[in-house]
Amino acid sequence: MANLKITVPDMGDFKDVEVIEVLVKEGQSIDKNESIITLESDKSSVEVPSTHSGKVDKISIAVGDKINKGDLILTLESSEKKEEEKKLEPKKENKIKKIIPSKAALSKVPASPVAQSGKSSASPKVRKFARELGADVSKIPGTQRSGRVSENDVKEFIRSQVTVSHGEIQKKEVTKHVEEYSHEEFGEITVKDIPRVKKLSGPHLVRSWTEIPHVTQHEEIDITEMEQFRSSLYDYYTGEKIKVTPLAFIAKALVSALKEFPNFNASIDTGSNKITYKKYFHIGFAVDTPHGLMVPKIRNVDQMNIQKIGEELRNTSKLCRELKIDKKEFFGGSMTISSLGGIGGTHFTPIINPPEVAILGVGKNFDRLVKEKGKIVSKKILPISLSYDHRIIDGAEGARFCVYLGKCLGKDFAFKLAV
Ligand code: CAO
Repeated sequence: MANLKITVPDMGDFKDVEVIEVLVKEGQSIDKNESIITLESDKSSVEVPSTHSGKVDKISIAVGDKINKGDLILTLESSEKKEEEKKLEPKKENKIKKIIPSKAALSKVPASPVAQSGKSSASPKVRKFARELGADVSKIPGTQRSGRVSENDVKEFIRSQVTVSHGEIQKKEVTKHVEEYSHEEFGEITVKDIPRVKKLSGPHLVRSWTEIPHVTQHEEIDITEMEQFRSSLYDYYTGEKIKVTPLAFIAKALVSALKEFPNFNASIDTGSNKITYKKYFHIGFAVDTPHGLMVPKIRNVDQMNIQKIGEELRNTSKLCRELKIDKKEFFGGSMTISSLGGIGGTHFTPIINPPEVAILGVGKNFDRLVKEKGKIVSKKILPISLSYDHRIIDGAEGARFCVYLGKCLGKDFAFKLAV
């Protein structure tokens, strides 16, 4: 038996990476390639595997430590050393590199809070819990930071697989659509891989659509005065026109509505039957990128004026399109806006982005002739579609929310929102 030192492998340029989890205990027997710690940089989290099998003798690091290449993680009582020394030592670096994602892989951006690789990350406690219930943790979409799987995710996953009726457990039927004829029998086709961002966001969308009872309320808002005001904005000092889209006004109005209706700025935990009310106003917005849909947040929108929100919208969507956005910006939102106003269309059914409980869909505004004080006048109408989680928000509250938003974007309020 020899005492082997297991150290932090080469992780490219990454320095002072934080240990967020120690996955093994002293005295525990581990296999080669078994994960021993989880590290988290500002871009991603990654599990570090053991390069040898053996019994953990002494752990030299703790959660919260900032570590670098070569730092000692633990010592291992192992019988492998001699063999390693003889045959494998010169190739050791390569072996480690193979199992640690490259810097490029670490900095890739997920579309939504789902696991970044096939292998979900979860604490040993959660892994054990999943094992006891017969669930494979790598198949469970995680809702925590970096796609980590929580105990509640395991419960939700089990619920999505089985139904309990009169005390009897039944597996839920998942009907896989199998084509009777293959596509190429009807003409020329091309087959491509589903893009990475779509692969990541897909399970998250399915889960939201199948597990959250969505109700979508449609409304038409008269934004005539708001639009006149928006097009008249100019910089006081330079005299230049300020370019800001309706979305900045809508974000500001949404914050006002969230203050009035705190149920919309909340998250529910069905496991513990608790509701979390958020006191911050971080608005998510859907960004259409060549890589797929991304939903970053703009933080503290309540503390910004219209011009600043406009700037943030431009900068953040540029970062998304260039894949330079920090992964953290996809988490911790109050509510999301999905605006298709720059493209076209009226009402649609936006899908809630959990753990949020509501999402506001925005269509393209259009002109409508209406009779006002006996005269026919033209009005600018904005179509909106509000989807909300019916478990926490009642229909009446949904309707009131839309009416309130209408007032916020109406003639008496647009100016107040701008400052
Ligand atoms: N009605 C009419 N015109 C609108 C409008 C509306 N509701 N919203 C925006 N416009 C106008 C803007 O004023 C701008 O006009 P100009 O070119 O004359 O200035 C033009 O449409 C383009 O706006 P934009 O889309 O570039 O900017 P935005 O602030 O409205 O939106 C962003 C930014 C990032 C949300 C948008 O670019 C985007 O990606 N939208 C798609 C979101 C999406 O995919 N949603 C679906 C999610 S579910 O799959």
